[in-house]
Amino acid sequence: MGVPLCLLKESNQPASEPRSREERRLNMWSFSSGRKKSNYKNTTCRLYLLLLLCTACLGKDDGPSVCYLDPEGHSDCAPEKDVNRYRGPSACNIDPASRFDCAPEKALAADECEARGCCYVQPTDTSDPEQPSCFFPVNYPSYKAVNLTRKANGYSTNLVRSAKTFMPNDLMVLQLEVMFETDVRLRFTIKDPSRNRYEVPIETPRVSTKPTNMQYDVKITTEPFGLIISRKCNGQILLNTTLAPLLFADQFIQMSTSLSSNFLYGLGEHYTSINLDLNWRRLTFWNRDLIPRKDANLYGTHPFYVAMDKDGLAHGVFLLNSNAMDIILQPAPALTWRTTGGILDFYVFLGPEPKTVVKQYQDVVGYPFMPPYWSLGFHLCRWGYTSSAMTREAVKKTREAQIPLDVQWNDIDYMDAFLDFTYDPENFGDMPEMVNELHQEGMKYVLIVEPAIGLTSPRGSYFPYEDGLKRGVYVTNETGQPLVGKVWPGLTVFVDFTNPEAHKWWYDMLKDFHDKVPFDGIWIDMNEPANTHAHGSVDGCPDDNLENPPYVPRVVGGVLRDTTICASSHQHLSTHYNLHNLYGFFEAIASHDAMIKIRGKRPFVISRSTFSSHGRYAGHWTGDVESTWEQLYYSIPGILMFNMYGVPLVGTDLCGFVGNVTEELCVRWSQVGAFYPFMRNHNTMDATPQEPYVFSNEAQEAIRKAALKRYMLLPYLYTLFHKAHTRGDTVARALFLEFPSDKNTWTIDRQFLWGEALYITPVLEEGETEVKGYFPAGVWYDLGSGAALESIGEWFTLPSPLDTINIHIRGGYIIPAQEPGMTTEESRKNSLILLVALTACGFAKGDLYWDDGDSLDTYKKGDYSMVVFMAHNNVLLNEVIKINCEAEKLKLEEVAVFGVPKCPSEVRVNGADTKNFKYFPETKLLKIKELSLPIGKKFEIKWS
Ligand code: MIG
Repeated sequence: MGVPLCLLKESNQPASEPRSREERRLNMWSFSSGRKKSNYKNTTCRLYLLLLLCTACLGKDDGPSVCYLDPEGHSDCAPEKDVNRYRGPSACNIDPASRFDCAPEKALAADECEARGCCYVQPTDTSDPEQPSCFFPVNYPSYKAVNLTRKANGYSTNLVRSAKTFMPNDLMVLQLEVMFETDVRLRFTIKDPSRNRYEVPIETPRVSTKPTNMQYDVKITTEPFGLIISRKCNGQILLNTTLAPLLFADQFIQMSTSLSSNFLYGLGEHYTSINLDLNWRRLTFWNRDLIPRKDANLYGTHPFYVAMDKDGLAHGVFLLNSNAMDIILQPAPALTWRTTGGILDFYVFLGPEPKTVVKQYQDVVGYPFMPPYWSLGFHLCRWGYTSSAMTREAVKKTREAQIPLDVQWNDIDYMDAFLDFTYDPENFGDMPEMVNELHQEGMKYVLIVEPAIGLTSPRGSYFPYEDGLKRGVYVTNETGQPLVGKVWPGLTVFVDFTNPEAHKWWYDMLKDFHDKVPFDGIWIDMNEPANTHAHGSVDGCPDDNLENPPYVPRVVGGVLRDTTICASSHQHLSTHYNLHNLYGFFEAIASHDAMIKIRGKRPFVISRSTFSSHGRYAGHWTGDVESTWEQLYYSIPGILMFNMYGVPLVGTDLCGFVGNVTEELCVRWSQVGAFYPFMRNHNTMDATPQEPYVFSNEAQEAIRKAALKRYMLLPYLYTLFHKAHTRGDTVARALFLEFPSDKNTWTIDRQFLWGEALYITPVLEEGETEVKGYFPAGVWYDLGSGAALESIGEWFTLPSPLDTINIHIRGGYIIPAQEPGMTTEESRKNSLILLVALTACGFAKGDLYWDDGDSLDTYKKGDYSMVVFMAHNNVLLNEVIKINCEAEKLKLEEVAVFGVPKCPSEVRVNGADTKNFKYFPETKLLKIKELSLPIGKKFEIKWS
């Protein structure tokens, strides 16, 4: 299983049955775009494979078509080996790692298992409950592919099953559609040809052009049906569904594939290291309000993975399906998708670099929105600022402590009786004045809103509820009445954001409230949606097949309605059963659109619940994390993976939410948090205060230092967000995305990058004043001292006292920075600094994207500046790609060149000699000051 098909002849496997070409045609169809028909012998294949790995797959040469089959079925490939195993005498003789569970919905005894046509063998290692004792035999009946039809950009075929499975309501006839969307993206769907089933209502690209140089080959095995997708340039199999039968019943759809290596990333939202554990793990997708923990379904759903191939290339797979789902990972290595509705709608991304895969995914789900500049500053929040006086106090003390602060928040405390669009007249009576004052100080204000609307106010006293009722904007139950649950205000109804009228209503309510309290952004919480009523609604839930499907994914609580609303409830677009995982996503869209309309500026929306494509509209925080060292570590893979999902504006509550934080942990967390793309300190109701100013002077100094470092680096961070917005780059970046050919990086998730150039090595353990970090080959400069660290790809131990987080600049890059201010409004007026980190041969490059930081569509409208910087042969110069008036205010004052081998005898700026430079021989750092160079005019700085 999983042996590259075209290499079979020379593999050590027993020779396959000789077959005629006709026979092969019956059993397998293969498609290839191969412009060159290849007669390479298989040995040659393998040699070529090795030679071409670094060139062909990276697009420098499209390489030979290793195994060419034309659509008519003529082939030079070895026959499909996997077909043989269906004929074998011992259908149950399967390696334990490659057994696929035949009792997904409940445990079966041996006789029950055999009664459904499956094999029963007790695993020898019983320590892992995911290891199946009842598994599919190789000849378990599956679908057969019939009636292949060629289409302009792909193929379609029917899949028919003659024997029913153990799941109710099998679909006996299906339609497979294979679509060659681009050279590097293949899509295939499996649906019911006779009846429309639910499909995820997100916008995906409509493709009409024909790809010309497809990087993939597709094979279809006909009986049993299977799909094999391989990388054309090296034959590497990326997806192979022939390992286990396809099951497709009304509420149970299952497909399995082999994996190209043990290195798999994504499939959030879960509490996990960055590379997923393939040792019999189950990942559940059913959005839920829960303190993050292992093996639990959490707030969001992103059924997309990136997989490293064995040779350091990467591919990705996205299953666009929003139903309650389990994904099972097993050590074969293999993966099984098991979903409870909808259709199979798969995208396969060919990379070949992992960061290209991430971009290709975002080509489908959309690039992230461009956040306002101010939102990249420090945010302060807590549950328990129970009055405007307390809120003002927090701002005042933070400012007095000289900690930069851009955005003050309020939690549900501000509300009157916990009702949306109200404020407590007593404790927050001067809320509008408070917000106006923040604005005068150059700050912004964000407040929480809930998707659950209180209904118990006396008639005529709470307009939002009554207006929503009139306009029919709530989720309804089986009787057609608004479903009633319980959240903060007591009994509530739930807004159905899939209803266009609710979209309008949401805007109207926010607009009315904004007329009173001019908030700048909104925080959307509890939108899984969370419901504290124990039974899905005050009336319980009906006893039907949506509430009790034949297969329930391993959701916390055991039933779908646990801590949420009834799966059977009705929404405008479909049942909640289908739409549950999209609840927060649709709220994010409505909130995004409302904020644009209300403020006419860039929207700022942070949501707890998310779904694929969320990043187009909003950011995310990772929920109710505990104030523990373990949670601090897991925040890093969490944030890196959200960046891979196209949600770069993401952060974890600094210092943790649940529980009391210690001073040391809060310092370390603030240091890491200064490098979350979204930086907010937030605390729960009953925990001891954790604002920076409550700690000792030493701790405050350490937090201040980290925060100022962030503010200094904001021009770089902002440029990264621009690149995320315009081309699907990640902002906080996992090391393996940048160094895929260095296998050591494939598991690094205690260190991370900002873009390509900045490397963060935090302390994540209590009592440590040193930190071990891995540095890929190259030169890295300590941002603090300027000292060079030359690595051949190795681990270093770095000093890291409490006031220090290690930050390195990667040799070869130029980072735009700025003198930090106490708000972004202030720092944006300060002079620019360039951090120039030379490679061993004296080269570096970088760029700056700059605009007014808050207007809509500046890039689209061309109202921005783009300046590129280059250093080579002792010269630093800029190239102005585009300039607008915003950048005219910006002057370059200082340059720090890291890695200058010896003290220059002269420095010239635009030809004129300057004495304003200093050389530090111990670190080989050259600082040039008082430059006063407008960033939009060409300059040249030369040292010799
Ligand atoms: O049931 O609004 O995750 O950040 O402080 C708790 C109160 C509701 C959960 C959020 C948290 C917020 C809290 N909310």
